[in-house]
Amino acid sequence: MKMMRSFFVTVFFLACYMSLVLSFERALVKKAIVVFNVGSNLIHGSLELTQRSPKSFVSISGVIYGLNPNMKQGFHVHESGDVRDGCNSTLSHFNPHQQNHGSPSSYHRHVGDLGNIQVDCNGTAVVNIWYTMISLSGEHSIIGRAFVIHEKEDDLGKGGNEGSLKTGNAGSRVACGIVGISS
Ligand SMILES: [Cu+2]
Ligand SMILES: [Zn+2]
Repeated sequence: MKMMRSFFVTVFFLACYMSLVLSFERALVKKAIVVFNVGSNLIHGSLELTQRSPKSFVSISGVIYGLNPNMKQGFHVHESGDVRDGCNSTLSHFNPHQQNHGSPSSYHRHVGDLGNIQVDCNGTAVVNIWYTMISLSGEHSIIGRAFVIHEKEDDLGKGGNEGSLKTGNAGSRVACGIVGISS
C-alpha cells in the first residue's frame, strides 16, 4: 500500500515537471523577423533570425537593398523598438552590462554590437552570419528592440576617441526595423 502511494506521488511530480518543461519550451522564441521599413525610403529588405535554444548562437540571413555601394555600414541592435521619431527614438546600442562599444568578437562590447554589413557595388548587402550574445529569449532577448543601419562604417571601438567607445562613430541612422516574432 505504501509503495503504491509513493509510486503515484512520483508520477504526479514527474507530470508536473514535464508540463513545466513543455510550457517553458513553448515560451521560447526560435524565429524572428526584422523588416527595414523605417528611415530612408530607398533602403528596404528584411532579415530572418533563428536560434535553436536560448544558449545557442542566433543566425541572421537576408538581403538589404538601397545601401551605399562598396561601403561597410554600421549595424547594431538598439535598446528600444520605439520608432515614433524614426530610428532616432530607438535609444542607444543594447547594452545591459554597461560596457563600452566594441566589435562582435571583443570581450568588452555592447550586446547589440554587430559590427558592419558589407555592401556590394549595387548597394546590396547579403547578410548570412551568426552572432553570440544576442538571444531571442531571456536576459539578452532582442525581441521588441530594433536593428539599426548607420550611414558610415563602425570603427568597432578602435577609433581612439570617446565617440568610438560609445557608438563606433558610425554616423546617422539611415534605416531601422523592429525585431518581431516570425509568423
Ligand atoms: Cu547603431
Ligand atoms: Zn555599441
